[in-house]
Amino acid sequence: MERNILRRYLVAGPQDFPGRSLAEVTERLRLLLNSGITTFQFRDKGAVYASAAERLAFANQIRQLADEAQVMFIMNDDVALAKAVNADGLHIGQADTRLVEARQDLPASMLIGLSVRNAVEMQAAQASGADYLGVGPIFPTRSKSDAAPALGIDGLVNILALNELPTVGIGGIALDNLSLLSRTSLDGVAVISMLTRSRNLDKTIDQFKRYW
Ligand code: TZP
Ligand code: MG
Repeated sequence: MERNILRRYLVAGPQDFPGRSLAEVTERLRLLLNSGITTFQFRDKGAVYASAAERLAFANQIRQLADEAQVMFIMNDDVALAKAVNADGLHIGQADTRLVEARQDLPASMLIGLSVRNAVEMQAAQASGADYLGVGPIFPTRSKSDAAPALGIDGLVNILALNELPTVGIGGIALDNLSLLSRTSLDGVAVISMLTRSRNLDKTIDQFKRYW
């Protein structure tokens, strides 16, 4: 895959906009998708939908918005939903649907991203068949309640030495560490709160583009 497309990677779903209706989340995501990001991962920790049909309709709508914004669309975890909305890729965690099974189930063109939390997982990921990796959390995060311990910048650099695959870093990435991370071998950085909680999106994106 083209590594550059991972540069500015937004991860988000309804849970990242607490207190907002689905219609409000759609509008916010429309703005974010058109802000200058290069990849979007729809990470849906759900429970906000009245039915499976409503969830599918919402996912389809966001997929469409990503298309219009010419942003790569990755579905978190859900193989069936990734297929249903014709996502560009699927992102799975170590505990999720096994990669080999997902690969068999998905069209050949669909990318698979895999989360990696430590050196052992990084080593194993090299021959896993994943197209790209997400490594983290790098710094402490408030956006994932069951996140593994933060690697820190030294931990990240050590792990990246074992890696040859396209890779994004994730976890606690904020305006004040973009520059530091730009000096690692990461291909991109994945953020939730830096963008979903930004109070000045134009300014945040300007800074983001400055380093990534
Ligand atoms: N996986 C590892 S850390 C994380 C995920 C989904 C959350 C990242 O959120 P934030 O707000 O960018 O720290
Ligand atoms: Mg998962």
